[in-house]
Amino acid sequence: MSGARFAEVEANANIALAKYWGKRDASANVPAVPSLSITLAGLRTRTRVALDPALERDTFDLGGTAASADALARTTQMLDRVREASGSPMRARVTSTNDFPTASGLASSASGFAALALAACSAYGLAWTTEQISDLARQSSASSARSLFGGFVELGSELAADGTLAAKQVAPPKHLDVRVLVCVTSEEKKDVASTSGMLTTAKKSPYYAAWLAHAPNLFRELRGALLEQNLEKLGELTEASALAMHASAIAAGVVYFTGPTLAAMRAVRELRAGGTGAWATMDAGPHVKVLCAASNAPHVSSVVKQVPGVLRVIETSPGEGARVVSRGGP
Ligand code: 2P0
Repeated sequence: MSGARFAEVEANANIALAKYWGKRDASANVPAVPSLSITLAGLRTRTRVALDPALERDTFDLGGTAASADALARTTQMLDRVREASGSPMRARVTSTNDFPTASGLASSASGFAALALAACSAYGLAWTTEQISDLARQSSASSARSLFGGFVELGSELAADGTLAAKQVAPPKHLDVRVLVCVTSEEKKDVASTSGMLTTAKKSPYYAAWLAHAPNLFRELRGALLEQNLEKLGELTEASALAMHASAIAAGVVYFTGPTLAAMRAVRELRAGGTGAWATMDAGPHVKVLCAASNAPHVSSVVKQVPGVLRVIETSPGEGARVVSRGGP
């Protein structure tokens, strides 16, 4: 291992256009379906990992307060993998801040674990490729594997022959001049964490098999529309993927939508009926993310801001992958 003892990194969140929902293998955290996302400038996690020989166990401070026992356990699990690969037993002090509400379905685990994976590899002196770091992140949170890369990013649903699964970039940020308007409908922590929502869907939903059969087709078509730079088709498939995912979850009693979610979805449909291209996507939380052309963003934003229950709108655009901001010795 080289001499680095601390590293500070930034990682952007990502929003899936073709959703990941369900696990092929829960213990290895392998998704049941392929997914495709946009890494977004505007929703950022900044994480510092500092090795400390005086520590007996890792510490994790999230947004200025000690993280929950569960979050600390997931952090230590990733750090243990890095310690094993680097040969250093040293414990670490992890501090992290999000510039958006944590654990509310705004993809904080995506940017959080991407940032942690890169910061840990850098602090422990591992000269890993971005693919290797993406595979490390994926084992903790599959969506985070995508945030290592910028622009439009895919994650498959099969381990490679060597037992790894990393995300890869499909197209750079400038490939399509789009915006994603994040309509924040709650600043609260979400009710059902995505991992447990997925497991309940797999166990109880009569439509889970239909989702598994349909999602790979949506992914393939959506990937094709992206490569063709066909925003209309990309938008339609994005909304279709979110609706199919939520339909399968709702049938198992896993409901992330609230009144404001439905009201914002309706406003987006009305925009389309009025001739403005805008498409909604929702994740494991009540917020609505609206995809539109950059040129339409001011109009779309002014409309969704008027929806009762939409607290604020964060305008995001395709952004860069995770990057090291600083690193150094003791
Ligand atoms: C996605 N989501 O593709 C989907 C759509 C939420 C809805 O990936 O269990 O926190 O840790 O691998 O990465 C959120 O799931 O789940 C997610 P785990 P993760 O973005």
